[in-house]
Amino acid sequence: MENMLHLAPSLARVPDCFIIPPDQLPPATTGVVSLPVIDMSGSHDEVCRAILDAGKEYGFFQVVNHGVPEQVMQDMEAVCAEFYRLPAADKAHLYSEDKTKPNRLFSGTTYNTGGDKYWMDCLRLACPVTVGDAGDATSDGWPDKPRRLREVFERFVAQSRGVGMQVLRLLCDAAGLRADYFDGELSRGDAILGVNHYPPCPDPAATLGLPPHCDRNLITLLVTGPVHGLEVLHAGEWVKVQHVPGAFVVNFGLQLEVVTNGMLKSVEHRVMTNAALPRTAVALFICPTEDCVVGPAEELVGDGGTPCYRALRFDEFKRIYATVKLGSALNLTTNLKNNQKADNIM
Ligand SMILES: O=C(O)CCC(=O)C(=O)O
Repeated sequence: MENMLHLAPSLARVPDCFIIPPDQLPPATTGVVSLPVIDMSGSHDEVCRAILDAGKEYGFFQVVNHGVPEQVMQDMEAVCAEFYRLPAADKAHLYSEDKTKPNRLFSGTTYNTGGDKYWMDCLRLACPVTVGDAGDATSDGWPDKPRRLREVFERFVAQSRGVGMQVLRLLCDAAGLRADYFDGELSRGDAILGVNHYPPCPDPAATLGLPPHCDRNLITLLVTGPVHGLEVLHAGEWVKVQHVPGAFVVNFGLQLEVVTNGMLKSVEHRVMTNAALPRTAVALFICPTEDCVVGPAEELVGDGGTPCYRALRFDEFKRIYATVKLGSALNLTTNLKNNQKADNIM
């Protein structure tokens, strides 16, 4: 628990274990590149086209008018802030370094980083797809404080998952897959809720909140808050994601890249820290079931076409791609297609 950054006294300098060599920390572009902002209340055809275009071009986009009430977003923001303000004694039982635990509080990332440290604390909770049902046992192990956390989190998860599923159905229409292609085991694993907290950092140019990584799940919805941090790799440059009030940032996970046989890419992103302000971001990772075998959709490989990716069980995929280390193959030069060639599978 003593390594939780948000509970430690503020530091005058960044400890050596957090320092990243400058060549691994290129600054974001100063050019103005904005992620597409898609108005979900537009016509079906317009929204389908916009999602497919944004997905192909950036792998990241923002959605507004998505139907999740402002109150649900505001309650989520407030409860996350309340959680991180709780005294250490109220959170100590949640702290764990055990990456196999579905519900836990920890510092750093869930990836294996070979000992590199990152400037982030995280509350990570497994959310069964039936979350919100009375008597649901799987959300045992969630924090019991603040008192309204469970109710607020469950409502947020159910509603944002709905937005993610809607985006997937629109993508299906746009890409020529049957509309319910993702409705079954491809999206029915426990969703993962990550409440990431990045305390102010004495030297944001020396470290990162999260290293460059691609999400390993199907699709992710993010609420990033007003403090800058998230950057996305586009055309070889790091692009700052502008805050759009009330929006979800949507990005494709590696499973979506596999299913679409590479038509859509899972794109690297990283999180910068901030000297003056703490930053909290909420991520909802929609996931396949652990035993779901994910491979390219036949419809997208086409008659006589070549599948560019092997089919793998989701748990096996996560085991193989558990490491995110600066300078390693799966980040900085993401090329899942090549990594997935039979010879490269360990
Ligand atoms: O904090 C953010 O804005 C992004 C979080 C993220 O990329 C992650 O949790 O994987």
